This record gives sequence, C-alpha cells and structure tokens, in this order.
Amino acid sequence: MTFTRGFRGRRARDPRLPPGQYDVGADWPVLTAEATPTLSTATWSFNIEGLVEQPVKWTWDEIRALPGSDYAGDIHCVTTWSKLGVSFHGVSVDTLLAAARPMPSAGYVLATSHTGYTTNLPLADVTGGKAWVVWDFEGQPLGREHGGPARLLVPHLYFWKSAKWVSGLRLLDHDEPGFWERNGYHDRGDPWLEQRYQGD
Ligand SMILES: Nc1nc2c(c(=O)[nH]1)N[C@H]1C(S)=C(S)[C@@H](COP(=O)(O)O)O[C@H]1N2
Ligand SMILES: [Mo]
Repeated sequence: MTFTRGFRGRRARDPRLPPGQYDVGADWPVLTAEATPTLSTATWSFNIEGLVEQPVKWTWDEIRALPGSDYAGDIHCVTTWSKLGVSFHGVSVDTLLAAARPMPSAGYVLATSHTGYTTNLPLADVTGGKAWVVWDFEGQPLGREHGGPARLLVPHLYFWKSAKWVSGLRLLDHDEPGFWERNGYHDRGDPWLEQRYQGD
C-alpha cells in the first residue's frame, strides 16, 4: 500500500514531545519575569547553604575548574514550546552537592538567582544526574537573556525550574514555594504528567 502525503494527513507526532507541547524549532523564546541583569564573572558566585555539612561558595573560575558535564536532550516550557535535541555544558549538581554534603534532613532545595527569582524542587529532582549548572549552549557561552553567565538546568521538569542567573541552592527540610509556584504554577512541574498549574 502506498501513502501519499495528503493521504497520510498530519505528520506523526514526535515522541519526544510531552502532551500539549509543540516543537519550537530553531527559535528559543525568552521568558523573564525580571529585568535581564548584566552580571560580571569577576564578581559572580554560586553557593550551597542551608542543611549541609559544609556550606560552599564557588567563584566563576572555581566552578569552571570542576569536572564538567554535558546535557543533550530536550527542554519544555509550560507555555507549550519544547526545544528538541539541544546541548548544554556545565557541572552536574551532584558534583556541587558532593562538596557541600547535604544533611539527612534535607529533602528540598530552593534555587535562588542573582536577580531574586526563586524556584523550589525536591532534592531528588536535582540529584542522580538530572540537574546541572550550565554556562555553554551548543558550544557557545550562554546568552545573557537565557541566564548567562550561568543558569540552573533541570530538563526533566518544565523550564521555569531552570533558574536563570542562578546564585545558589538552599537545602531545606520542607518545601518552600518559589516565585512562579506562589503565583499558581504547579509545585513540581513534570511535563509528561502535564503538571502546569496548581491542581493539575
Ligand atoms: N531568573 C529567572 N529564571 C527563570 C525565569 C525568570 O523569569 N527569571 N523564567 C523561567 C521560565 S518560566 C522559563 S520557561 C525559562 C525560560 O528560559 P529562556 O528565557 O532561556 O527560554 O526560564 C525560567 N527561569
Ligand atoms: Mo516558562
């Protein structure tokens, strides 16, 4: 049996697309609640604090000297665009947490930004090779509008969890809603479960 394009109708849906998402292609929309900051790498820092044995603060040079790690895959924004087959380079959050050593009571993290943006995650969503602090996109320095010099990357959850201009992780024994979570977004944000808004 032969299928012509018209006969076959709509193109098969890319299995990498979670429900309700579309492929944005080469575009990369910018979604920012605050004004885009200009952060100098000379004063930039990233810290892990809260329920850890050893609070740690890295400078730009120090974090880039850590063993690197890459992500190759997809990202999904709650506003329904997905970007398929992208790559980022940075450091695994596992590497950072190994230095800080979370206490057994630490079950949650609040990611903070140099701009004041926050977003909350269960610790289990940033461990086990699922989260990065990244500074390169497709082999180039991450653009300022996309969170450069460095952002959090938690690609298995909706992209609002990937805090731009990330400044640190605060380990907590309780869940503390961040900026969008206080404004109606889902607490966890799994795109495959379409956890977009509170109640989803
Ligand atoms: N600091 C900060 N980080 C942020 C945001 C923001 O407004 N401020 N928006 C989030 C949302 S809703 C999305 S979809 C992504 C957008 O990242 P992009 O602008 O690089 O596409 O960043 C997330 N991280
Ligand atoms: Mo978003």
